[in-house]
Amino acid sequence: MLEDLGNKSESLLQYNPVHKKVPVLVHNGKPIAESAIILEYIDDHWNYAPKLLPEDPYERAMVRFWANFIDEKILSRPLVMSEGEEKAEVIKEYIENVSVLEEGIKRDFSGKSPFFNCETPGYLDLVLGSSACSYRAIEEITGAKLIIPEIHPLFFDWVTAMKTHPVVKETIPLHEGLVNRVLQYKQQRALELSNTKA
Ligand SMILES: N[C@@H](CCC(=O)N[C@@H](CS)C(=O)NCC(=O)O)C(=O)O
Repeated sequence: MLEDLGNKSESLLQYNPVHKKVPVLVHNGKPIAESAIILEYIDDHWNYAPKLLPEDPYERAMVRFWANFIDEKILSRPLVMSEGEEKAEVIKEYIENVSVLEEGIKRDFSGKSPFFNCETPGYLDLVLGSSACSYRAIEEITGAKLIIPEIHPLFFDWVTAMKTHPVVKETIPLHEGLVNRVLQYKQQRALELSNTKA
């Protein structure tokens, strides 16, 4: 079910009373919240190959380490919401974090391409894809170049492979729609913030 985040449904509040956020997976009437936990649940519950997480415990740990880094450091929201001097600082930090990730890909995932999982997208591809695939919309809104192919060639090749994957292509909104959606979100959040300050 598609959720209007400006006017949250009763079922969202009932299924995710703690964070009141999407996504929520409802399976056999029982809710599971938080994207990464949903992915692990899918991997644990359904029997398919290849799995989203690798079998090898060290490789699993590396995938989880970088997923955690992405969750904490590769965030679109501060880029969209900040202004002025703060915005310049946020953009600088974002680019530095993408550079750290670039080095991490080189060190921990060399030989794996086009995806972290090799041939098909896995856990880390989905975690990173959910924020990074919209990078061109964020570049347009901030007016900053965030992913620089000359500096981040591995990341750039990965994001290109992800964006052109048939399933991603089918589900990702078109560029203009994405820009409008993010701008709408920015306006709505700014209004909420000014209402709480008033
Ligand atoms: N850590 C959560 C974050 C989810 C999240 O931020 N969802 C946003 C939409 S992308 C949301 O529901 N926002 C509504 C709100 O903040 O009130 C996850 O990975 O599932």
